[in-house]
Amino acid sequence: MATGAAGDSFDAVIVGAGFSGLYMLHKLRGMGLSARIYEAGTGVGGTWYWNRYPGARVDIESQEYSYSFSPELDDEWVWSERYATQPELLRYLNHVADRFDLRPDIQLETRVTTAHFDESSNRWTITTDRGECISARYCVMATGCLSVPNDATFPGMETFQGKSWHTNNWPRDGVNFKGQRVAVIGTGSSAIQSIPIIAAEADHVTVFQRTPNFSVPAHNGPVDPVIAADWKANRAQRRKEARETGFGILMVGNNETLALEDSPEARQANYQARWEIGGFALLGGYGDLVVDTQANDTAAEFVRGKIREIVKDPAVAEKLAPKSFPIGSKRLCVDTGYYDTFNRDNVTLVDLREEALEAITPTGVRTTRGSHDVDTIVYAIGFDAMTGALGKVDIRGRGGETLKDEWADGPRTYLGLMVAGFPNLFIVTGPGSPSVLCNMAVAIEQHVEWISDCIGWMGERQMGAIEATTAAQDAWVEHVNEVAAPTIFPLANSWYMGANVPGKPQVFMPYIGGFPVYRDKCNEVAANGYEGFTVSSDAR
Ligand code: N01
Repeated sequence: MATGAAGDSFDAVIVGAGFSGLYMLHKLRGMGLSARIYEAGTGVGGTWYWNRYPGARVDIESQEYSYSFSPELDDEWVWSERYATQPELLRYLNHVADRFDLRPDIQLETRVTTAHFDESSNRWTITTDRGECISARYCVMATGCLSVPNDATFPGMETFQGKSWHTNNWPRDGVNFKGQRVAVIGTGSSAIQSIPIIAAEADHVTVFQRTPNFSVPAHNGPVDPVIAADWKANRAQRRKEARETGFGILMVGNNETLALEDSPEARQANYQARWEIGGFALLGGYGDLVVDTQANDTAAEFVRGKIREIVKDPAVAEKLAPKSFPIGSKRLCVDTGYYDTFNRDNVTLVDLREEALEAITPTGVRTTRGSHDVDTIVYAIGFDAMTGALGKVDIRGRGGETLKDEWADGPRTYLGLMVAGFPNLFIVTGPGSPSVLCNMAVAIEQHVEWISDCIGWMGERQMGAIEATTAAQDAWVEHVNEVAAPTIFPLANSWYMGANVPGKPQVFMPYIGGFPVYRDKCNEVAANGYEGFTVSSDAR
């Protein structure tokens, strides 16, 4: 592992050693530039380093949720499960770090605390929690979309005498739930993946649900040998096909037919076939599910029907069946045995819409209807998504303006890549880009390649600074909002909207126009000499 010295100077500093940061480092070094990653964790892996809760695994098939930039890497890595587990993903990212000899330029256990732009030199001054001060021409925030825990608090949290854990900051040695009475607060993807496993081990699990979520079966298992062989033979083609889909995911299997044009029987058969495939295939069922609430309700009702079929107690099934938002407007969860877990004798569902959570007490959780005594509390309450990690660093651009102030009413970017007033600062999968609405591996590679091309272009011309214009940024933000407005996405209190974090401005953050449209726009901007950006020569 690298260790920095005060006064280090690089072409680029990269913040974060997850999927984005590792590839960014590889690309920049390949261009002959000096670059260093600063990473808070004790190892590489980002999301897959921190999220070690029981059952953590990816919700996109493994062969698609991986880097495509190196055919050799693709050929030598063999995924064992259809949806890779967190340990396997972490092994993969460690393998990438070793294979491309990235570690000498990665400094672990170091949190970047400030990044200030110096207009006189067109460089960023970056400081860390180790007291280092580093200078870099470019600063690349590869800090992830879901990396900062939602720090919502509950009255009395600090008085609890048992153990408590956040799913997104799980102990490295795991947690032994044997003999424990466990409370799980939250019913998002993290909870839905972990609850079946915790319930199989603990004495009793009480699930505190504020909003029920739609979940579909993963049907996980070993990678299908037919799919593995097909990908081995046609990998480049399959990757290309995936990049031509709206979500950058081939397995969704988009059907452009409109839901209401099919008969109810044909719709049921279509949804059933997709339920049997599992994962996000259900959302590809019809072309209008994300734009027509009536069409959407046919898919939502199908899943509610499944919940009623699986869960034996009709009252519990009704509590688990989401009715307050369209399916897909919150990230669809992909589970293994989630609904069936509520048929176990040792699992209780508490509906926080019927009995509000009043406080955490020394012995458990108190709601308006009574107390639930537990030994352990698992907080599965999600993330300060998309902007959280950027807000944790004191980022100051031109004139000392802070990014926090610039974004006080919600994030504003040009293409989700750069921010007006913050020259030479790049964000990988920032708000305003497809990011979390896309296969993250696809979105990350496209961003890293666009950023490195841009840096290369600047270098060839010996330019000192590139910066989004306010006009281009305003037009892009307007476009992002225009595209989102007629869809189902603004209809949910989701983390896409910032609605899960108390006090966060509610703005739909990702770009829903589809990956191919977005990529073409980015390519066009570059081909037109970085249209919408101002480029200046070095001020020194
Ligand atoms: O977080 P979430 P997550 N009182 O925000 C509840 C990715 N991911 O960590 O819906 C009571 O979805 C909150 O309730 P509500 C994936 O993109 C992927 O589970 O706000 N409850 C909700 O039920 C995912 O979407 C995988 O009413 C409170 C839950 O906590 C994203 O990460 C696995 C509360 C939070 O759910 C986030 O998932 C895991 C409060 N004060 C994560 N505050 C894969 O499968 C919040 N809640 C790859």
